[in-house]
Amino acid sequence: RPWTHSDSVLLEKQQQKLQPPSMYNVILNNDDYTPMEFVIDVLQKFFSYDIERATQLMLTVHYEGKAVCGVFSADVAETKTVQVNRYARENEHPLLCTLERA
Ligand code: NFA
Repeated sequence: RPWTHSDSVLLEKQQQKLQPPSMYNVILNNDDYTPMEFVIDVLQKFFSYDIERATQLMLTVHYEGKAVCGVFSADVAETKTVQVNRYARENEHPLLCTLERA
């Protein structure tokens, strides 16, 4: 059978399905008010860092202004961002978690 336009549309769809999901950096941003201990707590609670790595990463955010806390698929990255910002607001801290395409 001759090759048709409809065949190439189907082939394109198949190839799209095989693409890996786009990944997102989840970023913690520095501020002047959130306690260091709270940021360490967040990194342990939502990103599973041990206390030593959580402390190092918190200090990177503190001194550099921001840092990537993890790289996740879109849905996981979005969920973590919402959960961290909700947890910070519940505890009345201005800590801000943001997303960017990796
Ligand atoms: N800069 C904050 C302070 O000095 C600590 C902090 C670190 C806040 C990382 C937000 C992110 N208390």
